[in-house]
Amino acid sequence: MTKMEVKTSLLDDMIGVGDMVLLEPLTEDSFIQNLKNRFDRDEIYTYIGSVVISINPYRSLPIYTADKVEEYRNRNFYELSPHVYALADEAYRSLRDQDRDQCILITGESGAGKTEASKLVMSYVAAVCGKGAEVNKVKEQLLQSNPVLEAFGNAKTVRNDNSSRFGKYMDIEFDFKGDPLGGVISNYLLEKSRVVRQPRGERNFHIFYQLLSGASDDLLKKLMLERNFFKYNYLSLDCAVVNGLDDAANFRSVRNAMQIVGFMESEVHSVLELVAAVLKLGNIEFKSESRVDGFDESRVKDKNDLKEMCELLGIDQLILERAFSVRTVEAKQEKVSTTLNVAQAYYARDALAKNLYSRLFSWLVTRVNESIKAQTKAQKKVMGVLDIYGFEIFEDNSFEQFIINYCNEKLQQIFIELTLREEQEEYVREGIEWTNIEYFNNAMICDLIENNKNGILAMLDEECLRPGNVSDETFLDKLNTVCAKHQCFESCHSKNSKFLTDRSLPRNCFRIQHYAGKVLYRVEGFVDKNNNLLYRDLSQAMYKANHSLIKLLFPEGEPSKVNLKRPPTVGSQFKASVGTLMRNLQTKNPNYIRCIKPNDKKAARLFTEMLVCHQVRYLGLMENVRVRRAGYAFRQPYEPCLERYKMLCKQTWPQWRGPAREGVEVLLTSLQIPKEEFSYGHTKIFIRNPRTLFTLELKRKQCLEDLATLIQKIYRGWK
Ligand code: AOV
Ligand code: MG
Repeated sequence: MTKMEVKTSLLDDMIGVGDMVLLEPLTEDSFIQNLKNRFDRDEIYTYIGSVVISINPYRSLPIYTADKVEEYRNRNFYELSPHVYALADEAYRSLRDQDRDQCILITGESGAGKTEASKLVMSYVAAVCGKGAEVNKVKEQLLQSNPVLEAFGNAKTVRNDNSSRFGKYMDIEFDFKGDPLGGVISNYLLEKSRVVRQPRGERNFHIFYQLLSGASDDLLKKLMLERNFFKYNYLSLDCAVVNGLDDAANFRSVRNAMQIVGFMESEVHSVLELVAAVLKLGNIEFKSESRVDGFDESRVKDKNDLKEMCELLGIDQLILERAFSVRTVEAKQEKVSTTLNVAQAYYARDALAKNLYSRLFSWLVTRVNESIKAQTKAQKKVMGVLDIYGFEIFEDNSFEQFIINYCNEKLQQIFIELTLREEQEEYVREGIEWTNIEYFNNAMICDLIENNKNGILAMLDEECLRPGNVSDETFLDKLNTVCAKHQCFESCHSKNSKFLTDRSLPRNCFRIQHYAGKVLYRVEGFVDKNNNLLYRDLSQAMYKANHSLIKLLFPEGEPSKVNLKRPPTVGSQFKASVGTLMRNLQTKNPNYIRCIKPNDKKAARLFTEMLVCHQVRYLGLMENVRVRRAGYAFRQPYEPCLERYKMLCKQTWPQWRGPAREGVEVLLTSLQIPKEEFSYGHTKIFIRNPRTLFTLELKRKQCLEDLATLIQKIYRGWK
């Protein structure tokens, strides 16, 4: 590569600046303008040092071809124009050659392109790592796990036609050569309320529509389904068909993917039976009937759907029917039966549907993991890819959004910790002169949510576990007293807060100032969703079913397991798993992809500056550039630095005898690179400008080429 080419890849005026660190002058306006200039020319990737900013183009660009993969393969990060492939390549090589476990952290709001980015990283790594029949099978299975989980865990929302409704973290495991061995997927809390109800303009999970559109007549008959969305209460009707989504074709891809991942035909059928059963369940309706003792009891109205559901799952119809009328509470050796009224019966039905589906989803993840797990106990190198549901603000935000946004808050925290705080701390540690840069730290918002004593999740648990009259309102009352002073919290009772100025809060709501914006949460359903209780009669009915899969999903229904201990709440489980995830991520070398959504219309070629500006602000991208710029773009311990460039100086080549630090000093002085470009830390050399690194790399490359030519000449001479 020549100097000219370096210029085109990162500095060319026509397509703006490839690395924001080089932007002159650096202001928020110039930052946004640079993104826009590049976006307008289909350059959707831009760097801030090693962080990749990715703007969703909302159309397919010809930048993911096999040729592109070849282009980026084994090249240095700054040699070519910015691309998510460069990040993937860097991470993979660092894992393979330097034995450093990696994680790819992809963040951004709903619809910004996280899931697509995660798939691009995976497919790039699959393309460049080892070959061979066995390795190819592993790769194929890892890649095909995506469409399977997306079919069951993604849905159309108003923000995104393929919105992830679960969080996913996948460890891809490699052997010492860098060949893939397998993987492990962890899933985080599926938004299961979607199974029974969808907001306007949104759909249920893809699989329902895929099944009804794509199944053969014969299969539908076996599942006792009709090819008509309108027949099913659980399917939203205003947007059953989505432009650009071919449900029937996707159904075929999903079945194919399931086969590749290793599902047996009988397993696929069992899964589809459960999906069909959920649809049937939604159609069961109830009426009220007066009993002789004067109480009203709920009865199933038209028994046909109930009958078919029971047939599908091998359930004794009478047992299930009774479970919709009567509830047994077991307490201290005693069994007490109470009747259910119609509302309670509907509640029980929906609770069953949600549990059935979300447990099916977890089972799918477990089953995929069985297939893709590495077949060896040998030591592995790991690349983790995190793709969660993005930050969401809807008109109506409930417990699900609260959980999703909490998860995003934690990820932002990790970003701050690792790129802003640690970066600055490293300068201090290395004894390099430094003036601190102010940045917004969201630790206090995380604390508001997760503090063990008085965080919102702890308050919610306390309400859920408290005997007596508990409701969403009593929960809100509690928040109002406990969190009233927190500056990121506001409810209609609180009069505090420096952030929140709008006092017109509706009743039964509280508002949080998240890092990404204010969100108003309605408390209705918080207590119930956190409890996630399923009447015992229902879990027992499921456990007794003559259906291998459904039995597995309701182990607590086994009669001998009268478990009086309450299962942990949804919130506390989520908090624990997010905590584990964060600790895991911190042990790995992080690589960041910060996704930005260019407009709210899912439209191509539209760049709404206001919207982008908001994201640039809350993602802390300006601070990110400032920290990078005030500091040094690159740093490296002395030994590897000397090793890489020692050929460029007579005194250090072929061997430098003495401390590596002095060797590096001799080397840089002999190359006549300006002094202000470097700082010598206690253990590392710090390089201010990426261009200096280019110069070094170019010289090294030239040197290697000269050497190769020389060897060839000598070789020819011999011949
Ligand atoms: P998300 O994962 O960030 O949202 P996705 O990755 O699902 O967002 O992207 C949303 C849609 O944008 C995709 O379905 C594509 O149509 C389009 N898109 C994204 N990235 C690209 C790209 N690089 N090239 C072409 N089209 C793209 V959410 O899961 O909702 O938080 O919960
Ligand atoms: Mg997604």
